[in-house]
Amino acid sequence: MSDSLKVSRDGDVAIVTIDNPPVNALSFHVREPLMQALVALRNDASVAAIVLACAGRTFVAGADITEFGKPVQQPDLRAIVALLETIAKPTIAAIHGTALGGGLELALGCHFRVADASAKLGLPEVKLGILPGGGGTVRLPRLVGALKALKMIVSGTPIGADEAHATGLVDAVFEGDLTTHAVNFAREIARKGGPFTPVRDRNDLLRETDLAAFDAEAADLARKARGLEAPIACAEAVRNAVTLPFDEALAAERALFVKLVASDQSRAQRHLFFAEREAAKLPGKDIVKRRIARVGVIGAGTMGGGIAMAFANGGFPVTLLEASHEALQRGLGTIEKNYTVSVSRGSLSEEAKRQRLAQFKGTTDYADLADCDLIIEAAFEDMAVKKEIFGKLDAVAKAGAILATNTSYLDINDIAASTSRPQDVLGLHFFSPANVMKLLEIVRAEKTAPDALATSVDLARRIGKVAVVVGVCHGFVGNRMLAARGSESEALLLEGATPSQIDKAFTDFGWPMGPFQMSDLAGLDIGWRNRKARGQTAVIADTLCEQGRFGQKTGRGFYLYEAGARAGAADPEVEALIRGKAAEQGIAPHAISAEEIIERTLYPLVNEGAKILEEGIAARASDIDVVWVNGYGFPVGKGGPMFWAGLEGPARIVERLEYWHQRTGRPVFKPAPLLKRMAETGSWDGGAAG
Ligand code: T1G
Repeated sequence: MSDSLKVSRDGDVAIVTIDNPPVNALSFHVREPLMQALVALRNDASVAAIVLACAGRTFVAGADITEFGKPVQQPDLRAIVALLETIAKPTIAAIHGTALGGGLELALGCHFRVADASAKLGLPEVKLGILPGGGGTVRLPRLVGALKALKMIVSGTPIGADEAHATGLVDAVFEGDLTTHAVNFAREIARKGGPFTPVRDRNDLLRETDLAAFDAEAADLARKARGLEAPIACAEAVRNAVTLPFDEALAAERALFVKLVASDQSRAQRHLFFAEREAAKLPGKDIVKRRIARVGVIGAGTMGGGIAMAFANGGFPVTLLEASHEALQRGLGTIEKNYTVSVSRGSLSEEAKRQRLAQFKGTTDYADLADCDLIIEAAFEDMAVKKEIFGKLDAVAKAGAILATNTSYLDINDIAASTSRPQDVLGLHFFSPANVMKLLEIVRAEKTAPDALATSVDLARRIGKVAVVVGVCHGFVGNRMLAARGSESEALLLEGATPSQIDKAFTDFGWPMGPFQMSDLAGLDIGWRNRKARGQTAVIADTLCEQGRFGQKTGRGFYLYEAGARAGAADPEVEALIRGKAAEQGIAPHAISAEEIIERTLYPLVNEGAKILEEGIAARASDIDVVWVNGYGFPVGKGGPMFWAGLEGPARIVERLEYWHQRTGRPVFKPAPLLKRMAETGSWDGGAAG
């Protein structure tokens, strides 16, 4: 047939095998021969059944995302699915690896679906700012019910083969040689004879839909959309499947798809899809990675415990070291408690908890780290403490072991220089809670060896983290830009804005929470300690801390918290404190708009990103976007600060920064040369942006 598709026979069963590495995306050069093959097999009387399978590691993982935004070449996926539904002989999709998006929609065009026991099936289009555009919103509800389809499509989270079987999405689950099982299944079905009902004609389940329950669930999901259009459109499309005739619902799906695929939000989310994959690419070819079998973690506090859990969850045995037996037991106790909470929430089985806890070995003796291939230090943020630890590690760690520090701002070149093996030293900067947050800033020190770096990037993927390699500077990429964004927050308060007003500007922008809510959650004392260590001040935050107001953990910070409450209430005492400090500094309050708040916080954020690119601390603007979306909650619908700058208008950003620089004289507003160039060229690297 073609390089990306072949047809073979097993007696009277035809097997159509798609072969388009790496993930069998439904590119045009797959669709065209697939259409031709299906027409030929439909009309071939010697063929009793057709099996649709894929070569390589996965079934079709979707439409080819790289074709989006370009004119659609026919046949498109809908035409192929429509053709499949005209075939009278049984068609069977044999699913291994993942059947995602257009891949699952293709399978929904078949009469039957069989899956390998480890297969995953889903419609993740919402994560690309779109909705299924190949009939998934209309056919999936017919197999699994409207409510289940709603949850699958609005979350975009795939389900496993067993759940797919239990919900009627697949007809059989097999272990072993899937194609052989599928051929036998097909032959048996053909022997039993039809008629074989296309999914489009299976309406029984839809008729049982409790529309009130459906609408309640859809409303609840809509509340969590935080300004993203795709989740809302997904719910609307699935509801259409229940209330409209098939073809009308299909047409409505198409109209929503065409609108969303052209939206800035979808462009932003597609940018992030590829940006995350680009971030994991290091210069240099085929670097041999070091073997990592056992991991050591020094420090069983909040960060150390979370890091240890991240590796245990990834299947690694972990040696956890603490300075004292009490501290060790406390740390191990917290880890066990965290797993117990996951079991009680149903996100972990009792057996999995037992297996993960069995991965831990606690110690207070550095010698027990001698068999570790990677050792991560997560101790107190003090250079002398770090150097003492790395000195000890240098003595006990085996040759070739990677020695990593979890510091969030200290100079890693300095730490590396305190060992005889700086080539093995780098930063692994996790974000709290480390067993949950996806981002991992991998900090390349001056002497870090390429294989240590490549090994760490690969390791990040194995523990489910999104890795970004950054250079050494104060605060690396994330925290350095956070400082720039935060530098104006206090000024805005002194000039008349309130914490809730500023936080509302951020949540309206799409953030999960604003800077003051975030500080109260993380604990004001952490920033206070860092500022004191660096001889810096923040008049309002420092004063709150001197009053013991550390945020949620003390029941009061920038906000007041009822016992156990996560949402804080505005506190007149804090607003009076702010007005008092402003008066002391002779600052008269003025009305501050949400627009001014965004300008004075996010424009400096972008500007600092530009400086970071100029200095080569980040390799790509898209790396900065990956850091901010995965580590700091930057709204995915805006693609990250550097992508957003393209949407916001770099010329406007430069003009407004110059305005504020003029008015305040503050260096955070002085436009970086690269940002000015971006305003001229429209791109961070001289090429097309966004
Ligand atoms: N189109 C084009 N390229 C794709 C692709 C796709 N759908 N999926 C992956 N790639 C590339 C990816 O960029 C990378 O390239 C390489 O394949 C390996 O991917 C009509 C409209 C399947 C779970 O959203 O979730 O169907 O960096 O590193 O970790 O309704 O890829 O090597 O050059 O991610 O093993 C819906 C997207 C599309 C699934 C495998 N489908 N893919 O993960 O490998 S929209 C999706 C994934 C759609 C229809 C609509 C993952 C994976 P490079 P990888 P992985």
